[in-house]
Parts: sequence; C-alpha cells; structure tokens
Amino acid sequence: MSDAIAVDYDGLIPNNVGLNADPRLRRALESWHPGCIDWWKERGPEGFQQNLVYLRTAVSVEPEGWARFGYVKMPDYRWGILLAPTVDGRTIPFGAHKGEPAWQEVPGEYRAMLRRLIVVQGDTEPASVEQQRILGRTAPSLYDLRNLFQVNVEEARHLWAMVYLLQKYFGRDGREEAEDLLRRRSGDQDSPRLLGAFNEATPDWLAFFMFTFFTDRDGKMQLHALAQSGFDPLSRTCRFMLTEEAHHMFVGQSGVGRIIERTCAAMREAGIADPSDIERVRALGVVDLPTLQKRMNLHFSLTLDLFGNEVSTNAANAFNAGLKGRYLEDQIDDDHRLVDATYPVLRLRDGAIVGEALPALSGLNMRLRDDYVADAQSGVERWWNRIIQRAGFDYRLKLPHVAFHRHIGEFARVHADPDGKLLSADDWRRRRDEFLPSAADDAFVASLMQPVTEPGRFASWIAPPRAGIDNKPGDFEYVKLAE
Ligand code: BYC
Repeated sequence: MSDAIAVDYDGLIPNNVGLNADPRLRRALESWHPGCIDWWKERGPEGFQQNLVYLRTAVSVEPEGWARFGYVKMPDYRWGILLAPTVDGRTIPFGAHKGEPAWQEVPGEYRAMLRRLIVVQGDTEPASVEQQRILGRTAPSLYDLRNLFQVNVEEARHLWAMVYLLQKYFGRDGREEAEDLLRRRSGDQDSPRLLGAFNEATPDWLAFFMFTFFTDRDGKMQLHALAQSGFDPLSRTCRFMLTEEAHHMFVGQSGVGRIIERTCAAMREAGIADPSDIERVRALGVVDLPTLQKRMNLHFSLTLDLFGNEVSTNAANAFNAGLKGRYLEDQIDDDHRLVDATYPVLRLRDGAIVGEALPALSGLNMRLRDDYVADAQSGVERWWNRIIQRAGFDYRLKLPHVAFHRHIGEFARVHADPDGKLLSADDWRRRRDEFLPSAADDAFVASLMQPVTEPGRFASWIAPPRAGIDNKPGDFEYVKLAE
C-alpha cells in the first residue's frame, strides 16, 4: 500500500482527500453541509442534541489507532471524508475489464450505472438514522444509548462518504442527487427511501438490535462487493466504511445476546424449564425466546429483500462493467469473468422450490444473498444459540427459509412458512401470527421499553455487557444527561 494522505483536521470538513487543493469541490461540500446539519437536527436522534456523548471519531485510516474517543455534542461531531489508502498498481479485479488499471475517474460508458449504485448505497445511510430517531427516549442504559448514537453518527458519516463521491465525480447531477439524499424520508408516503427495509419502523430496542444484526450485515456484504469495485475511489471509500460497520453489527449481536442471557437467567431463577411457556416468562419482565424468534423472522426476511431479484441483469451488468464484485472477490479462485459459469439459483417451478443452474452473471444477487445467509447463520449459532445451550435450555433460534415473507424476487408472489413450505393465502392469513410478531407481541415488547438513565444500571430485560466501551468501567457516564 502507498501512504494515505494525512488526515486534515483544520478545516470545516476533516478529510484525507486533499480537499484544500480542490476549492470547487470544497465549496460544493461546504454548501451541502448546512442542509445536512439541518437534516440531522430535524430527522436525527430526537432529544440529546445538546448532551455530551462519549463517541469515537475516525481520525486516521491506519488499521491501528484510527479512532479517538471523547465527549462530543452530536451536532459538533466531525463528519470526515476518509478513504482507505491507495493500493499501488491496483487493477480492475473482475468483469470484462479485468486486469486493466483501476479507474481513478468515472468510466463514461458506465456513468449512470455507477451513480445509481452510489445513490442507492447513500440513501440507506440517512434512512437508518431516521428510522432510529426516537429510540433515545427508551434506552435500557447509558451504555446502550451511547452505542445508538455512535451508530447514528457513523451512518451519517457514511452519507458524507457517498456525497463526496457524487459531488467530486458526477458534476451537477451528482450535486442534485446529494440534495435528494437529504430530501427523501424514511417511511414518507410521497418521498420514501429507495429500498423497502429502510422505510420500515424501528419502534423499540429489540428492533434496533435485530436491525443492526441483520440489516447492517447486508450493509457489510454490499460494502464488501462495492469495495472490490474497479472504480477506485468507491473501493477505497467502502473499505474504510467497513472498519466502522463492524461495531454496528457488534451492537446487534451483543444486544440480542444480552437479552437472551437475561431471559435465560430469569427462567432459571424462576425454575421455568420450557421456554415456550410465554406467559410465565413474560411475567418475569424479560423477552421470551419465541418472541425473539418471530422478530428474527421479520428482520431477516425484510433484509433478504435488499439483495434484489435472484435473477438480475442489473447485477450482471454491474459485474461485467467492473463496478460491483462478489463478496471477497479477491479470494475466489476462478476466472473472475464468469462468462461460461453457472450458479444454482432457487426458483419456483410448478408450485415447488427447486434449484436451477443459471448463468452465474445473472445469479450474482443470489450468490451475495447466499453468502449473507451463511454469515448470519454462523452469527446466530455462535452468539445466540450458544448462550441458550449453555444455560441448559432445549431451544434453538433458527433463520427462516429464504422463501418466507418476501416482497422482492422469486418468492414475492407466494406465501411460505419459516420451513419453506408453501401456504395458501388463507392459511397464511390464519397462521401469520405464529410466524411474525403479532400486535400483542409488539405491545408486550413496548411495555418493557422504560428508560434507564442511571450510570451502571440496566433495564430488567437486558444483561450488562461483558466490557465497557474503550475499556471504561461499568458505571461510566457514557452520556451526560445533566448538562
Ligand atoms: N426495494 O435487478 P434488481 C447498508 C429495484 S445496506 C425497492 O434485482 P439490482 C446499511 C432495483 O433498484 C446496503 N426496490 O436490482 C445497512 C431495480 O430498480 P431499477 C445498501 C428494489 O439492481 C444498515 C429493480 O428493482 N447498499 O448499507 O440487481 C444501516 C430491479 O431489481 C429492491 C446496496 O444495496 C428493494 N429491496 O439489486 C445503514 C448496494 N430491490 O434500478 C446502511 C447498492 C431491487 O431497475 N445497490 N429493487 O429502477 C445495489 O447493488 C442494488 O441496487 C440492489 C438491487 C442490490 C439494491
């Protein structure tokens, strides 16, 4: 790797992209900045804008020591533009241009496709902040409140990252797209966010933890695929974003893990042997495991929709053009062109779900989704089922079948149960609440959402974390509420 440009922290926008040497771009970004701050104040975390929060800020792109921790008021957070270092002699790793030098400028013939990919990625970032805006009111602890805000400020930084690419490389239409990223609103009837899952509500902390486990993991897969891009600035941007993304998934994985831990401990203390004895478990003020399973079913299925159609010419074109690769493309042992290759894709044929070998190029969304499912599956086993097993309960959380509760792709037109068995519309309506959270389930979870704001204390339904952030002690005041 060659040296990265040192991070410039003196100007309005911290950056390692030499913004000072590019006054036109600097002006464009500085004129977008006030709108972004307005958006943050209007649509970002509700309340807490004037409180000091113990946040990490990216200050370097070196693997060691890239972040600094300290108290910051969120609107004063330094949303920098940081790209991973250039790799000397990097070539386009896949597609029709494989082996040619990576592009430092937008390849004219692929301009529209590239812009679309950047806009879709950029749109998800502010969307998630909007979805999570009211959660601060009901945080189960100051530790969790701080983690929510950390995720939020970093998603906003990821928005900056995409806006930088749009404004630097796409001229006037890039600037218009950057404005539109602040104009669309999650869940808005007239101007919704682009992808379905980013218009869903995140009404409670269980939804937040599930979202960061499942949906941020889609972010990880998509960012990995874009990090392989032959358009080098996109690759470098996504590579650095992945550094921050890991913490977001940790928040989800450990958040749900701590809920499971607390539930299992409460069941043991009360002598409850059957985790499906929902009423008795709920009476203990903890979340029963079957409700966790239903929430998993919901968030996993909504997230699968983010991979698009199983068979997609868009995905084939983006790969062929060298713009979006596969997960860990550089570690796959094949020709990286996929012209004659096939991939097994699940299809609906005569009322049955069957695997069909299709051209691998058309099946790229399915392949990325398969990689995602494997990644999520190993997380569920490693982080969640292990806790249940260790506590001695005969219960296993399971990812539902990919045909379950889908709105995009091959299975959008059918109903299936979590095992993938096809159901009639009537059976689906009748049995829906067995599989997905019912109004009563949601009301129960909502009833637990009472804020806990005393340092070192946690709500009844969640265990404390194993370790503090930045090695801070258990009673550390992660958010100063008094000032
Ligand atoms: N909702 O050919 P197809 C993250 C549209 S998450 C609505 O299958 P393609 C994060 C599609 O746009 C990662 N519409 O699509 C996580 C297309 O319309 P056009 C975000 C949908 O392009 C947590 C048409 O249907 N990044 O970072 O192969 C917190 C035909 O579809 C949906 C990316 O997604 C949907 N779910 O695949 C914060 C990476 N699915 O264009 C952040 C960039 C499809 O023909 N995006 N459609 O009018 C992409 O790679 C692709 O656009 C997609 C879709 C994977 C999303």
